[in-house]
Amino acid sequence: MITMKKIVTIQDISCFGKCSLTVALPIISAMGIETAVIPTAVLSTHTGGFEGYTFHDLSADISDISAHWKSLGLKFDAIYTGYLGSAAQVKIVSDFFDNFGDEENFIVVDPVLGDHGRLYAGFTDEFVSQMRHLCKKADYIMPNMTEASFLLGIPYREADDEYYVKDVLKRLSELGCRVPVLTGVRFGGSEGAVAYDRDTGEYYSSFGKHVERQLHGTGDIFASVFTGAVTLGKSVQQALDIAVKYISECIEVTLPCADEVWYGSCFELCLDKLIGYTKGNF
Ligand code: PXL
Repeated sequence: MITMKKIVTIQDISCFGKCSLTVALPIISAMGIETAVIPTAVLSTHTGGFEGYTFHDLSADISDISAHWKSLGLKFDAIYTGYLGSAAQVKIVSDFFDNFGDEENFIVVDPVLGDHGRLYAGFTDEFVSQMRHLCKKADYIMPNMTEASFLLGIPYREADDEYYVKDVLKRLSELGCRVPVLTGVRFGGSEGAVAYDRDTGEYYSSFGKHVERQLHGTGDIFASVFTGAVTLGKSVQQALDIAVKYISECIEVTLPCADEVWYGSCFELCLDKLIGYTKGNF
C-alpha cells in the first residue's frame, strides 16, 4: 500500500501572474505529494508591478476551514505558508500551527515581505513584527536578504560576503527557527541559497549561474520545491540542490519568453525536469 505524503500550503491566490498558490500547487503535485490548500486572499494579480489589483481577504475562512479539518482528524506531513495578507491573518495562521503542528510533521514559513530592500505594497512594521513571531514557530524559514534584514531589524545589504551571510543565518536561527535558509545569495557570477542547521551548527549551500533578469515568483518556486523535497525525506543539502537546479532550469526556459518575464517564470515548461530531479536524475 502507498500512503501519499501530504502538505497543506497557506497562501494567496493571485489570479493572474505566476506566484503563490498557482505555483505551489502544480509544483508540489508534480513532486508526487498531495497538496491541500488554504487560500488567504484572492487578488486579481500579484502586487509586484500591476496597477489597480483587487484584494479580497479570506481571513475569516481560515479558522472555519481549520475547525472543520480538526473535526475530520486530518493530519499533514508539512505545513507551508507563503504570502499572507495582513498582520491579523498572520495571527490566525499562527493558531493553525498550534492546531495542526505536531511531533511528526514540520513547519515551513516563507516570510514573504519584500525584495530589493523594500517591503511589498501594503505591508507595515506591525506586519513584519507578526511575521517575526510566526518564524519562531517554524522549523524552516526561507527569506531573501530583504526579508532577513526586516526580520532582524538591520539595514538592507546585498548578501555577497560569506561571513555576513553566515552571521545573518545564525541571527535568524536565534529568532527561534531550527533551519533558516537564505535565498538570493550572490557570490560573483553565482547565485543560490545557504542554510544553517542550528542543532548541528552545519552550513549547507547550493549555487547556479547568476542571471541579471529578475523573474517574479522565483522565491515561491524555491520554497515549494524545498518543502516538497524535505517532505519526501531528502536532506537539507539535497533539497537545496534540487530547488536551485530547478530554478536555474526555469530561468533558462523563461528568458526567450521576453515579454512575459515580469508575470513570473515559465516553470510549467520544465516540470518534467523537476520530476526527474525528485527521482534522483541529476
Ligand atoms: O511572490 C510573492 C507574492 C505572492 N503573492 C502576492 C504577491 C507576491 C509578491 O509580490 O504580490 C500577492
